[in-house]
Amino acid sequence: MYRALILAVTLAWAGVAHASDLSVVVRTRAGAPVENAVVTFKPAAGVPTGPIRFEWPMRLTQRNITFDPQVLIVPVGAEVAFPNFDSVRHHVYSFSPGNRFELRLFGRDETRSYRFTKTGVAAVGCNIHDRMSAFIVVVDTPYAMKTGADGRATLPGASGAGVLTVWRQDVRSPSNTITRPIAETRTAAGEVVVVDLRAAPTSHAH
Ligand SMILES: [Cu+2]
Repeated sequence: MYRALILAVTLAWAGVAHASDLSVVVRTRAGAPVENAVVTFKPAAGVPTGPIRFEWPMRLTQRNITFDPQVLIVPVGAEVAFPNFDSVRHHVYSFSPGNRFELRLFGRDETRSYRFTKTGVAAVGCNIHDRMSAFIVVVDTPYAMKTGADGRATLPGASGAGVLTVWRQDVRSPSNTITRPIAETRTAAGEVVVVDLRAAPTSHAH
């Protein structure tokens, strides 16, 4: 009896990455997983001091008249490269308050860069190609991750109580953001955040 209980607890534990990780699932009211949502966490005790580094490159590539990735998380102060691998020229810009920038026409195998000094979301477009669209999310916490195809994001080391934020460009709420307090105690299944999207999530057409 006691052994069975220990086994059950062990199995439950194995399903949760680590006690100090924060696992979040973002889904629609209908239960569909929401991909490419940006999940961030700010501990009540404050974010750790020191530079914020993410494991992905600070880069928004243009290839096949498409930005890659579609959503890029960067720490405030990061310099982001915009390499162009297309044979046509692009003219990349954002009109988002706090993160306005413009990279005038640049061609194949050229790159430009821009330093993002304000937190917030920069909606990025191309003056030449209307259908090119991407989002750069500038954050001031090391606990930030995009959700995968299963709607899940795991934030390593995000422990303690704090505030969870979920952003996606089509979330129906002020600033397309949902904010929720998180208690010290983590649930084994992780936090579930239900969002209303302006349109049903679709696979990204390229
Ligand atoms: Cu373009």
